[in-house]
Amino acid sequence: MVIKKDTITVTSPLLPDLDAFHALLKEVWDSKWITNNGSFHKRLEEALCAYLKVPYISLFTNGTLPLLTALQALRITGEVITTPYSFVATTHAIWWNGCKPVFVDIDPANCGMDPDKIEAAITPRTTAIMPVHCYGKPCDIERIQAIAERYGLKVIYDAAHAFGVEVKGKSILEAGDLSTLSFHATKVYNTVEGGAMVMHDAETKKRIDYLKNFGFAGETTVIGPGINSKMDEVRAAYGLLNLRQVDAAIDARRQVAIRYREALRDVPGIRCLDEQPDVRYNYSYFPIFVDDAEYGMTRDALYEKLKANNIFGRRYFYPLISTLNPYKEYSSATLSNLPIATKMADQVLCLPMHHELTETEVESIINCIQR
Ligand code: T4K
Repeated sequence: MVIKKDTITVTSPLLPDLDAFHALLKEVWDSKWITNNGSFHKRLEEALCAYLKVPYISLFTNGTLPLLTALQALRITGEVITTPYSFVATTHAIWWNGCKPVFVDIDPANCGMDPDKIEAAITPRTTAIMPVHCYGKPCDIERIQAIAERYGLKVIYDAAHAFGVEVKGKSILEAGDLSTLSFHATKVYNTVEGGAMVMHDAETKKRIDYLKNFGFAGETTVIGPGINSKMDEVRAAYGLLNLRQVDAAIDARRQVAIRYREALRDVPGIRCLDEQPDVRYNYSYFPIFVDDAEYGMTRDALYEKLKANNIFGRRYFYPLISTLNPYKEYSSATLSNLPIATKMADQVLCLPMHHELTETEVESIINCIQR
C-alpha cells in the first residue's frame, strides 16, 4: 500500500529518527541477541513502567495476543460481558478462548460500556467483564469495579487506545485485574506492531512472561499451554526511541483536537465527545457524530465527500461487532439490546488525527465539514 501525495490519512505513524535507530540496531547486531527477553526488551519494559506510572508491564508482539493471554491467565470460562463498539480483536479474543461474548450497550458520553447495563447481562455462567477505553476515553472504572466485586467477576480492560491516559494523575491502566495495550503503527505510541499487558504484582508478571513464551519456566519446565507472543529486540529498540518523542506527539494531537472542537462546536448536527477536566487524554482518535437530519447530509455522504477531497477519515467503529457474521445470532446482539451503540456506529466518523497534521490540512478538513 502506497499513500498518495497530498492525501490526508486518518493517522500517520510516529517514526523514530533513522540515524538514532541505526545506532541502536548496531548494538543489537553486535550483541547477536535479537529476541527472547533481550536487553532492549528489558530496557523498554522499565522505561514504559516509568512513563506509564504502572508497577509491572509485559511486552507483547501485538495488541491482540495480550487480550487472549489475559483471558487464559485468569482462567476465564463461560460468558464474558463486553462492548460491541470496538475493534473486532476485543470480541475475537473472547471467542478464541472458547468463551461466549455477551454484548451490553454503551454510554454515549464516552462510548464505553454503560455500567447501568451490566448487571442485567450477568448470568450464573458469567466470569468476567471486558470493557474498552474506546478512543482512549476512560470507562467508568469505579462503577465497573464495584459490580465486579459484588458478583465475583474479573475485569480485563482492553486499553489498546489508552496509552498514557490518566485520571486524577493516576494511570487508567491500573484499573481492573489486567489491562492490555496496542502499539500498532496506527496508535499514539507504536513499535511497528506490538502491545503490552499491565498487571498489579510480580507473581502475575512472571506467569504472563511464561505464558507469552510457550509456558516455559526454564529450559525443561512448561507451566501451562503458553503461546509465542514475545516482542523482539529490533522493535523494542524502536520503541525506546519512540518513547522519547511521544509527549511531543500527544501535544501536537492536542492542538489539532482544540482546533477541531472550536471550529465544529457551532456546526448543527455535528457532535464531538466532551472532555473531563481531571483526565489526561492522549487524543488517539477524534470521532465526530453526524446527525443527518440536522446536518443535512448523512455520515456516509460526508465520509465520501471528504474522500473526494483526498481526506480519508475512518468509520471506527462501524459496523458494530455484534452485527458481524460470527456474532450476529447471539441473543445479546439484537438492535433492541444495543440502541445507543447502533446509533453511534451509524453516526461516527473519525477525523484525521496525528502529530504531523499541518494547520493548512486541519483547516481544509474543517472547511469541508462546515461547507
Ligand atoms: N483492541 C482495540 C480496541 C483495537 O482498536 C485494536 C486495534 C486491538 C485491540 C488490536 O491491537 P493490534 O493487534 O492491532 O495491535 C487499524 C489497526 O490495524 C488496528 O491496530 C487498530 N486497532 C484499528 C482500530 O485500526 P485498520 O485496518 O483501520 O488500519 P489501516 O491499515 O487501514 O490503516 C489506517 C490508516 O493509517 C491508513 O489509511 C494510513 C495509516 N497508516 C497505516 C499503517 C498500517 C500509515 O500511515 N502507515 C501504516 O503503516 O486497522
